[in-house]
Amino acid sequence: MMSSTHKTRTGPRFKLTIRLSLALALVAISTFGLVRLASARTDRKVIAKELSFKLSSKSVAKAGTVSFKIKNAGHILHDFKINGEKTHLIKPGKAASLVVTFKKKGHYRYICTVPGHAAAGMRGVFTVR
Ligand SMILES: [Cu+2]
Repeated sequence: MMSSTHKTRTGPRFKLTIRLSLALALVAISTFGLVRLASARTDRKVIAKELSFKLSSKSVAKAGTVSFKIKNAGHILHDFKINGEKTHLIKPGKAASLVVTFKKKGHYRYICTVPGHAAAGMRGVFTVR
C-alpha cells in the first residue's frame, strides 16, 4: 500500500524530470555545436624539406585561426615561422603544429629561420582573403 502510493506520487514527476533533462541536454548539445562552428579552425598541411615548403593550400578564405601541421620530410632540422609565431626546430621525420590567428586579410610571409634556409628557398607567402 505504501509503495503503490509512493509510485503514483513520484512516477510522473520522475518522468517529467527525465524529459526536462533530455531537453536541456539537447539545448546544450546544439549550443555547443554552434560555438564549435563559430570558432572553426582551418587546417593547412605543410611539408618541409631541403630547401622548400609545400603547403596543402597557400591561402584561406577569410581571417581567423589556422592550424598549420608541419611535417619535416627532410634530413636536417627545420622550423616554420609566420605572423610572429614559430615552431620549435622540428627533427627529420617529425611533425609539429602551429596555431596562428590572422586578424585581418593580407599577405603573410612564412620562412624557415635556420640560417640560410629562407634565402635558399624555404619561404613563401600565405594569403588571407
Ligand atoms: Cu629549414
